[in-house]
Amino acid sequence: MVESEENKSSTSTYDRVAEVKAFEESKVGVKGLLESGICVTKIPRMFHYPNLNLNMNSTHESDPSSKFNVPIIDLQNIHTNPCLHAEVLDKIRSACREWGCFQVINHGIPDSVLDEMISGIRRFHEQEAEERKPFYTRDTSKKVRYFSNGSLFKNHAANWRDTISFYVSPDPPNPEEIPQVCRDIVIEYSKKVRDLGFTFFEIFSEALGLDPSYLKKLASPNGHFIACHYYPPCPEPELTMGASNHTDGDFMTILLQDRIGGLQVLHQNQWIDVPPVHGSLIVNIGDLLQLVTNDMFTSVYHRVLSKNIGPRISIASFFVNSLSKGTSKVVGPINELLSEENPPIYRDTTVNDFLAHYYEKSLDGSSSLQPFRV
Ligand SMILES: O=C(O)CCC(=O)C(=O)O
Repeated sequence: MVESEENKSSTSTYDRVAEVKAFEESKVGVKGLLESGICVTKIPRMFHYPNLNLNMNSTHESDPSSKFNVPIIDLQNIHTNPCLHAEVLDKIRSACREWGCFQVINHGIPDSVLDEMISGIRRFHEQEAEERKPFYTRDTSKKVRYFSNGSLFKNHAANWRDTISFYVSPDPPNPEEIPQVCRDIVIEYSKKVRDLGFTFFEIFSEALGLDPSYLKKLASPNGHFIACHYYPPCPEPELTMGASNHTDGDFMTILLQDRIGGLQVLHQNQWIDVPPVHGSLIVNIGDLLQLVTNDMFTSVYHRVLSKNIGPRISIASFFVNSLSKGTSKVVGPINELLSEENPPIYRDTTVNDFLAHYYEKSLDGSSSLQPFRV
């Protein structure tokens, strides 16, 4: 296609590096852009995804006529009713293999805790800019970090979202390091979601025919990290994304989303909406679980569309903490799952090396597991 003269001149004068630098130096993220009043109707160029419009039908929208629904798993009574237990294991096994994700209800974390976690994170992002700024950093040795776009300097287009994250295990921050507006609920939620994560590691182990403690022992020394996202309403949602297409690099992610929607997962080459269900959580299989299960469970590609309504708030609890000392642990396909018919697809690596590759590659939609295939 021949580029118009107007486009050519705006391309040649556009200084992306300067725009990104000024954005970063503001230390108040996307929310700060809206507060400053400079993007009431238009978003800055650094957020523009090239070709997003061109592929609107095939990659941006979910197909409303799709016959697929993300599986919903109900954990009610599974510990007291053996038939139900076996039935739920079957459902989880097939969801983890065919979808790489499911929604879970009756998981034991009260709605009041989920709702207050969302409110607490909203309070953090909606307090005065001067209150947020001291937390803004890219120093990954900090256990509490406020930032916008983890790969801001690498990605070609920035996502329309801000994040505050907490390294909560194995070595949590001192309570005073957590912003006061969300301190109590972050501490409470992180304990509850960690316990739920351990329950899932037990259920997954059983579903794979392993000793129930197997995956917990493998994964839990690697810690737990929580990223709390704030997706402000976007004046030009058709030009950008809330989160670009990616898989998670951890063993498992437990995700809490509010009622706005926008999360999609890739299933059989179609983008499927993950509809908000109050009180539910979403469980995503991460790349490391795909690797150790030798593809018996598969990680799921997912993304978040930006919207002109909001804000949308989500809380992603990652079962791996890239700061943890435990990450020098060697991982590879679990011996008990291998056989002559099912030889190892991946080579052994350390969690550290895998994560180094994952973060180096950034969220570009390509497979993080490819270089680890034998
Ligand atoms: O906000 C969401 O729903 C998804 C977040 C996510 O994909 C992530 O943190 O990796």
